[in-house]
This record gives sequence, structure tokens and C-alpha cells, in this order.
Amino acid sequence: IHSYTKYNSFDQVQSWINSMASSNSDLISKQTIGNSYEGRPMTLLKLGKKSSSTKPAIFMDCGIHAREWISPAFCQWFVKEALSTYGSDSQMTSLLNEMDVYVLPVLNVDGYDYTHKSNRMWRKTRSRSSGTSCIGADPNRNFDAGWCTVGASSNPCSDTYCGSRPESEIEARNVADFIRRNKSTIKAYITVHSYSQLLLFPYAYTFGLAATHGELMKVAEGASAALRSLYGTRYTSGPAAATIYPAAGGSDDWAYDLGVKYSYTFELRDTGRYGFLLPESQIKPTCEETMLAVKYIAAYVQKNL
Ligand code: 0X9
Ligand code: ZN
Ligand code: ZN
Repeated sequence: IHSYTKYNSFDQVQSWINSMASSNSDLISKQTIGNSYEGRPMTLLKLGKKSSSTKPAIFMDCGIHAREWISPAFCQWFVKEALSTYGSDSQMTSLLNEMDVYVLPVLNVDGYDYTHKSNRMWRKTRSRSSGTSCIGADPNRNFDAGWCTVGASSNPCSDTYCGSRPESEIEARNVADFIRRNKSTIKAYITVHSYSQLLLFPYAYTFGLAATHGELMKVAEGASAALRSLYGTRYTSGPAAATIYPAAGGSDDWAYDLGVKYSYTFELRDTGRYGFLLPESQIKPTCEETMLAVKYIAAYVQKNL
């Protein structure tokens, strides 16, 4: 049974996606952006009031790392909140009237399923490659942004294995292909991870500052303040290399360099007490506070189209 305050399995998320898309057709639709290595569908939800013209959009993904269960929980929460507050919350109404929000609730579908069935701490994809018995690559080291130059491993047995080449992982390629195809409409990219309570932006592959560093920082600080206003949860904002660690091949840096000017990585609760094993009792407060930060970013993007 699907619940917003529990960690749902891949199958539960998948049937939730299907029921959401079939029962709210004026505001939501679904599309498959491809299949995973093991053949699971990667289903993307599109939120937004139907319009005759093409609308600018925000793309958000969750669950790029399999064990970060609070992340898919947040994407599900976001969809619920968007649909249930459209028409009553003025900001959500305006956002979905003027923009579309693409939500990929689980990016690393094979890995997510594996963490439920076999190994709770799995991080990577589940692809096989010749010459090794080790499985998977880190999808957040597999994008074509300074690929495998820093903070990534060329050892297939490493948890930060960058893969055999950029976009060698079909899950990364499917996301990159979708964003490339919709490059002219996608104005912001948000990717949700855990844990550490950080709001990161480019760059991770270099300590060099992004061309729009000042604006990225200003929006991150505003979003972090909005998040903190609910329960006092403290987030640190900054460029990824200096704030967490340098690492190449991330989806955030890749999207930014493609031209998506607002590119953010959330590292949700907590700061290490429970880490990836965040108790289900924290799903609701974590999602409620994160909504405020995501809505802050969305409002800024919408105001600056
Ligand atoms: O290392 C990562 O991919 C992210 N941290 S996590 O603990 N969730 O694995 C941080 C991503 C920051 N951005 C890039 N490294 N591009
Ligand atoms: Zn992660
Ligand atoms: Zn709520």
C-alpha cells in the first residue's frame, strides 16, 4: 500500500505514478523516457495546466542514488502537494499555470529496487560490464561534465565508478537525452539527494566559480532561509566542489553547462545521526520544509523567465 509517510518500493511508486496520472488528467500526465538496464520503465510525470503554447519548465529528479530513500519520498510528496494545493495556494497555482514541472520520482530504478530487496546500502546502477564481476556505475559520476577527472573512480568496484564512458549508464543517458530534447524549455534543473543538509550548485568538477555564481548563491541562500523558517533545520549553501567535495560527472554540472541556468542539488536530512537510514517519522517534516525551498527556487525562476 502506497503511503506518503513511508518509504515505498519501486512497484508501489510505479502503481502510484499510474494512478496519479490517470486520475488528474487536467494537471498531470506521464511519459516513459526509456527503460533501465534491467528493463524497468523510467516514468516521468509532467505537472502543469494544459496550454496550447509550449510552456517553460522545471525538471526535477529524485533517487539517482539508490539508498537515498528520502529523495524519492520527496518527489512523491511534491507531486501530491502540487496537485492538492493547485487552486488554493496562489504560488502553486501561478507556477502550474505558467510553467510545467517535470518530476522523475526515481531515476535509478534498478538500484532503488535492489535496496529494497537485497542490499539497503546500494548506491549505483545495476549494469554488468565485461572484465569484472563488480556491478554498476555511479550515475552521478556518469554525466558528460569533466567526466572522471576528479572525485570519481575508474575502478568498476568503487562506489563512485564513473562508468566506461560518459552516459554509459542507460539511466543517465535517458535523462540527458530528455533534457537535451527539451533544452529550449527547461529553465531549471533540481536533483534531490541525501544526506548532509546542503543546497549545492555548480561547479563540482572544478573549484572555478560558475559564470552566474552570485545569482546561484543568492537564490540558494533564499531557499535555505525559507526551508529553515518551518522547523529551524539548517542548510549550508554553496558551490559543490568547495562545499561538499570536488567530483566530476554530476548531472547538475552537466545541465548547467548545457545552458540550464538554475541548477541545484539538494542534500536532504539529516547530518549523519541516521544518514541514509532516515526514520519514516522524518519523511513528513523533511518534505514539508523542502517544499518551501523548492517553491522559493521555482518562484525565482518564474519571475526571471
Ligand atoms: O557525491 C554526490 O554525487 C552527491 N553526494 S551524495 O552523498 N548524495 O552522493 C553530491 C553531488 C554534488 N554535485 C556533484 N558532485 N556534481
Ligand atoms: Zn546522492
Ligand atoms: Zn503540506
